[in-house]
Amino acid sequence: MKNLKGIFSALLVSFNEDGSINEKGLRQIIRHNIDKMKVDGLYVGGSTGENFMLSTEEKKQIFRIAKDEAKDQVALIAQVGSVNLKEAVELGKYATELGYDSLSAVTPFYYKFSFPEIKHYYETIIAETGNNMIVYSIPFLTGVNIGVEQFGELYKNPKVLGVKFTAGDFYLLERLRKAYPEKLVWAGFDEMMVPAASLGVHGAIGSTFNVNGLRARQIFELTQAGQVKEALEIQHVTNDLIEGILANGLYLTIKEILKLQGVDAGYCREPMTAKATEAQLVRAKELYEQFLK
Ligand code: HMN
Repeated sequence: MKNLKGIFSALLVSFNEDGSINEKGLRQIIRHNIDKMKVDGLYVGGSTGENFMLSTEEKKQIFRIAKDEAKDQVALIAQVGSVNLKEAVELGKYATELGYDSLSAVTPFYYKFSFPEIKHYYETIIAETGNNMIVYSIPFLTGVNIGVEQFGELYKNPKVLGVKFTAGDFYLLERLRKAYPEKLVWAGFDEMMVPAASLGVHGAIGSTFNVNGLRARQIFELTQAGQVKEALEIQHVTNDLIEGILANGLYLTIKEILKLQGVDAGYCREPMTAKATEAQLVRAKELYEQFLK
C-alpha cells in the first residue's frame, strides 16, 4: 500500500454534453493533477466526481480509467459508498482488484440509519473486499453525525484507517485526534486547511486542489512546520479564490478554469446544471487570471 498521507485531489470527471463520460478529458484531468498539481494521490468517486448521479457501470469505468492513467504514480482511494450496500460491495471488490490502495465509503444517507446499521455497512464492505477503509463523514450533505465513541466502535476494526473529515467541527476533530492518535484524518474542507492541519490531520482531500493544488500543499506543509502566519497568508488568497468559485458554481467553475489551461474538463452531469452560462464563463476566466495564472 502506498503512503496515504498528503494532498489528494478529489477527482473531477469530464462529461460530454449528453452526460456520457469523456474518457479523453478525464485522462487529461488526471494528468493535470499528477504532473502540474503534483498531488500525492487521487480520491476517485467522491462528491466532486459527481458520483451519486452515476450508474454502477459508469462508476466502474471511472475507477478503471483513473487506475489505467495514474498507474502507480500516486496513491489511489476509491470512494465506493452507496445507500445500496450491494452496489458498495460490488464497487469495492472492483476497485480492490484494480489495485486501489484503500476504499472509502460515505456514511449511508437519506434514511435515518441507526449506528449499528452504519457499523454493519462498513463491516460488510471490509469483510467482502478485504481492503482498507476510510470513513467518509460529510454531515452537511448526509445529515449523519458520528460521535467520538461511535468512531471508536468503527475503529476497532484495524482495516479502518481513519476518516475523511468534511466538517467544521474542530472540537470533534481535536477529540478524535486525542482519543485515536493512531488513526488517520484527512481534512475535507479546503478553506479550513490551516485549522485542520494545526490539529494534526495527516492529509487533505479537496475539489479545489484540481486547480489550486500547489497552494494547498504550501498551506499544509507550512502549518505542519509551525509557520502558521505564513500558511494563513496563503489560506487568505486561497479562500478569496474558493469564495469566488463557490459563488459561481463549484464543479462547473473548476472545470472552466481547467479548460482555460487546455484540459478538456467537459460539462457537469444533470440534474446539476451541465453547461456554464456566459456570465459564469466570464467569472471563471477572471478567477483564473487573478489567482492561478
Ligand atoms: C469529494 O468527496 O469529492 C471530496 O472529498 C469533497 C471535498 O471535501 C469537497 N467537498 C465538497 O465538494 C462537498 C471540498 O473540497 C469542497 O468542495 C471545498 O472545500 C469547497 O467548499
